[in-house]
Amino acid sequence: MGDIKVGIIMGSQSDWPTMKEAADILDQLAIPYEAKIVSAHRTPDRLWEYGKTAVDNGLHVIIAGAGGAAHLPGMMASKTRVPVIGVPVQTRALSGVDSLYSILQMPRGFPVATMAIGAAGAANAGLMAAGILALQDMALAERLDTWRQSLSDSIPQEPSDD
Ligand code: RP5
Repeated sequence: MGDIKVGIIMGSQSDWPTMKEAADILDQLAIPYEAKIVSAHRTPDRLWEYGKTAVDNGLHVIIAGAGGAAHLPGMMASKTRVPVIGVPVQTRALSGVDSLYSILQMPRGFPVATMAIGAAGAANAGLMAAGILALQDMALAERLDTWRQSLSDSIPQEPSDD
């Protein structure tokens, strides 16, 4: 697996438009990652294998997104000590509140760092992963600081009608 320290996993192809927001952030910050479909319900053996090998494969952070009965992030956190950042994917039936509660309410001992519902949460998951990796990577820390500064700089002082 080489230099890949971030794994982005998601329960379904249908989660990719959301999870791509995390990938886009990692691309902007030149952080290599892998993206895989790993479903807690449809491919449980794949989930188990991914969790079992995560440390040996050199992963430092796993970003896990799922919708509805979103067990993927929690199950992954139960299988590996690699920190798991959970992204609740927005659903049609319950607007992602189902995903949020499924990911957030972990029992003591097996934490998932839960982000906001949907695209903003996925982007923030990428930034959270970057912040964790930047603790031990000064070049990345500088790229992240620059990214944050340019976001701040892009915010106008006053509102406009356009
Ligand atoms: C979950 O079920 C996935 O994470 C996805 O958000 C949701 C719906 O999946 P599809 O029916 O679109 O494949 O497992």
